[in-house]
Amino acid sequence: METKTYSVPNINCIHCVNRIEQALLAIEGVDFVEADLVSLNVTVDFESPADDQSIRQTLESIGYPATV
Ligand SMILES: [Cu+2]
Repeated sequence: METKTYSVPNINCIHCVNRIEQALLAIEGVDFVEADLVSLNVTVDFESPADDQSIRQTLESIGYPATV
């Protein structure tokens, strides 16, 4: 299990938080997602077959690209 935190500046309301959490939890291997409306950070616990690339691609595909 790996944990990564992504900086996602496009988060601006609870709707964004829910959208991000649902999209990332739909990736096989993602076990926990927490998107924070204040820090604009998204923390993800994941294991194979999920990886950093699939998480970043999913964030980008729903309009919330990670800058870090
Ligand atoms: Cu929003």
